[in-house]
Amino acid sequence: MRNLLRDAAAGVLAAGLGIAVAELFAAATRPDAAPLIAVGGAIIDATPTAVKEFAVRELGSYDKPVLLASVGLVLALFAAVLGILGRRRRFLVAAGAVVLGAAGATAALTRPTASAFSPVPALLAATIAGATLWWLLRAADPLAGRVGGGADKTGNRRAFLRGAVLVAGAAVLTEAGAQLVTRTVRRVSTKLALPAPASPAKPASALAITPSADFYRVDTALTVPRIDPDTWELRVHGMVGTELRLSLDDLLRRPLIERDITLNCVSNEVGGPYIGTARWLGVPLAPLLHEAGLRPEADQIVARSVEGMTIGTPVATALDGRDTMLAVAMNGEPLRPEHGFPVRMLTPGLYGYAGACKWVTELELTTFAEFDAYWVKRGWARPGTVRTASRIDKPRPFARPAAGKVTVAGVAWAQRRGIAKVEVSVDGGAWRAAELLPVPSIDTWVQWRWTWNATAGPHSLAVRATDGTGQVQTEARATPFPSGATGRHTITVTVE
Ligand SMILES: Nc1nc2c(c(=O)[nH]1)N[C@H]1C(S)=C(S)[C@@H](COP(=O)(O)O)O[C@H]1N2
Ligand SMILES: [Mo]
Repeated sequence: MRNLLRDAAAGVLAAGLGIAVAELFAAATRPDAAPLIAVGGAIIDATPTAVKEFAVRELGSYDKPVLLASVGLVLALFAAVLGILGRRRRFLVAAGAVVLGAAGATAALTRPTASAFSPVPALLAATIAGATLWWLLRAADPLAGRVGGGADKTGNRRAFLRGAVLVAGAAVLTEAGAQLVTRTVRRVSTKLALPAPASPAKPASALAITPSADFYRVDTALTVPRIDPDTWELRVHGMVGTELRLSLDDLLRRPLIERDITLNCVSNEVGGPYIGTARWLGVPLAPLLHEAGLRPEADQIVARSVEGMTIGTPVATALDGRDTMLAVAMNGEPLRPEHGFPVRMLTPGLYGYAGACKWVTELELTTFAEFDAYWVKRGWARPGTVRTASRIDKPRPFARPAAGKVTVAGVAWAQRRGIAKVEVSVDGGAWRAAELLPVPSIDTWVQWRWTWNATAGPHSLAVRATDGTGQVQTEARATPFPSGATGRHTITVTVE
């Protein structure tokens, strides 16, 4: 039993050192080629939509750490078994290392941003882990106890312990080095001199702006891309007369628009948190497309990002007069790295997966018949038009307000159509119109409030919105997949 634990520990330590070395190497060269990140990314891309839905719903922003920890755990188990089996059959150590190296290298090569270099960190990890395990098992071997000096059992235990401490120490130091390199060498400046907008946002209304620090984040990126704004370039190509290549300076020299726009995720459940409103500054897309001489056959803009995401947006939504833009700032500061620094797309009226590519570097003009973007390949609807919806934020579900006047409040949204009416119903009774606070445009959410004369006891509160075209938000429940959740947000409270 003690030997089994020792051999398992040898496997885990060896794998840990291999991974740490690969991480240091990747941090100094290409962070997305680190084996755990590459395998995690490959898993995200291969995960069935239903599972991804579940992960986003149940784990929220913990989905990525949980995924990486799971990959690490599977690797540790594999390495432990390899340590146990490899003690008697040393060739299994080499075989296991080859399998792990091949798996990591394949995952890295199948990433959309792969280069010939991508397999290197995984192969390095496998080689080092294999050699280390071999060495540790040999140190523990009573017949070959040369490392510790004595051939007796105690001597070998001591030799093994010494080796194990050495490997663990090296792994910890290397991993610390990798973290240090990530935090220092790879840090790029997100400072930008933001020009004043040629077309400023309407003066501040009562609109609730979401602070950038609280703005929801949804993406498939396991490491937030760090882009050097000085070398960033946008290519506009495909079905155009002249291909454009623009630096960040080129973009910032163009007339900028500043707009308050609500962005939300198709994966948001009824009443869910994946929605926010920010003041965006950016370059309107339409003039750029005309300058490139877009051809009339082109009906889709495929935005590509540095980490290989593709987001397909109808050309029509860039040309129909709405404020579709390449955003460079959010709430008065350059985009934060997690929200797409230095440049992201923004299309009012479309869910994020259909119009809001972060870390964008390429706009390809093509057709919907020609190409399916990332989420469309996975069954999500085109074109990704935002559904009319409303949410109760106050009181909180299961709150216990005092009887008397209780303020019921929340937000409602139907970007591009606007909100005409919001109504509240208590215990399934008559719908009562809520007060709507003023908004600058039809592209933002609307705050609403209603004063309730609450009587003691348990009550349910439901909300429904009517959009600017007169359509009442549907009561029918639908899951976020494939085209956005529907149904009424209903909460229960107990008035005391
Ligand atoms: N490059 C890239 N852009 C992306 C995504 C992504 O995974 N990668 N996710 C999209 C989705 S699904 C949404 S809802 C929005 C979220 O933007 P935010 O994280 O800034 O709120 O970004 C969109 N843009
Ligand atoms: Mo999304």
